[in-house]
Amino acid sequence: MSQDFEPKNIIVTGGCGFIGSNFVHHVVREHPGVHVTVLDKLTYAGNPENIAGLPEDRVELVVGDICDAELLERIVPGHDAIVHYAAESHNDNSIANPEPFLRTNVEGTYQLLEACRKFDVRYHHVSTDEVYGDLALDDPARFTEETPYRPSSPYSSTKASSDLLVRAWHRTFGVRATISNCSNNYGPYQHVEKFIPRQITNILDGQRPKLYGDGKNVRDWIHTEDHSSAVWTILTKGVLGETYLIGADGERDNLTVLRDILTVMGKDPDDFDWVRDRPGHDRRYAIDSSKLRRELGWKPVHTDFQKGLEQTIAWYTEHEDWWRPAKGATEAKYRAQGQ
Ligand code: NAD
Ligand code: TDX
Repeated sequence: MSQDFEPKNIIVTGGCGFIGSNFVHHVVREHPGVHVTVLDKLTYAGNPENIAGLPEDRVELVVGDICDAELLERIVPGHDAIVHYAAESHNDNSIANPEPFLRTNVEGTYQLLEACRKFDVRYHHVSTDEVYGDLALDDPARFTEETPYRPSSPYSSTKASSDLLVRAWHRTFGVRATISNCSNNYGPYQHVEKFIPRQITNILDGQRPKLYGDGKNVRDWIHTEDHSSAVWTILTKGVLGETYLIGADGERDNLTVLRDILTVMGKDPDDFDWVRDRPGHDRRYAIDSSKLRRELGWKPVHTDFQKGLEQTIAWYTEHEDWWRPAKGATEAKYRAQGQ
């Protein structure tokens, strides 16, 4: 049965990261009666600047670890819901060192579920389409909620593990939970380690963009603002125990996206380097989001990818002070990996 849930006081884990901070901005702008407690460890990927300037009576930052059960005992009571974004989120990092992915993505989810069970708090779990593995380039199929789990990387296998914990805690303990699996996000505040910001900031920095493998890998791009509206819809209208796939029909191969970036930025579309491929590199992701659209009435608004890409390029061009501090170390790590 569909829930009409009206949260007033929510915890957003990972609210200083890319997608979590965009969700916090979305909630502050679109849902004036809601107070947000951001719980964030401020790892290399978390930046308090991402939520700076939001009204103090609407947003509070608690710096801490989702694995810290005592901290959760202190802060979870009094909240109506936890929206769980915090994660180690980068595939290449998970290949270099899987350990933090096990801890944050699996143990962290376990601790949050235990806190929700203890204090009877609604839980929404933000996950990824990567739990379904990949599709062949010539396969007409897309992922649905029924696609079997087949993760490829240490990152996606820990996200898949955390999804399974959520399903079990809902069924066995009655935790009021929903899960969403979204495709690749783009937009402002994305860390420079990720594909689109890395290429934009390389060009701004006078370096050549770097393309893995043969560049034919396909990702299904969605603007992060559409991801936020989808998560809010599922939190407030979703059926407990259900999984919803979030996507905006944005399939594009990496070579095409890179050439678009180069062209918008006034460069020759072939002015980039081919670099070593990612081990186990998933070929294609594609989301069928018709369940979410049909059952909960959600639809994406930012469907003009070219326009969204141009706005994203403009954002990075205007916010060098935001990305510059992370750029040197990120590229040094890639250079050491031959990427
Ligand atoms: P991100 O790496 O930009 O941000 C992660 C945030 O979590 C950071 O602020 C970091 O400080 C925080 N964090 C990490 N470990 C923590 C811990 N132990 N305790 C508390 N905070 C911690 O990630 P993102 O790209 O914004 O992804 C957010 C979520 O969305 C993740 O769960 C990811 O799996 C999921 N997702 C991402 C995408 C994408 O395209 N980026 C797509 C689908 C789903
Ligand atoms: O420099 C690069 N060159 C390149 O060709 C980088 C950083 C990436 N790539 C390729 C690899 C992928 O095919 O671009 C594609 C996108 O790479 P990422 O930005 O690393 O994203 P991906 O691995 O697809 O995963 C992302 O989407 C799903 C997020 O990082 C995950 O958190 C999310 O779950």
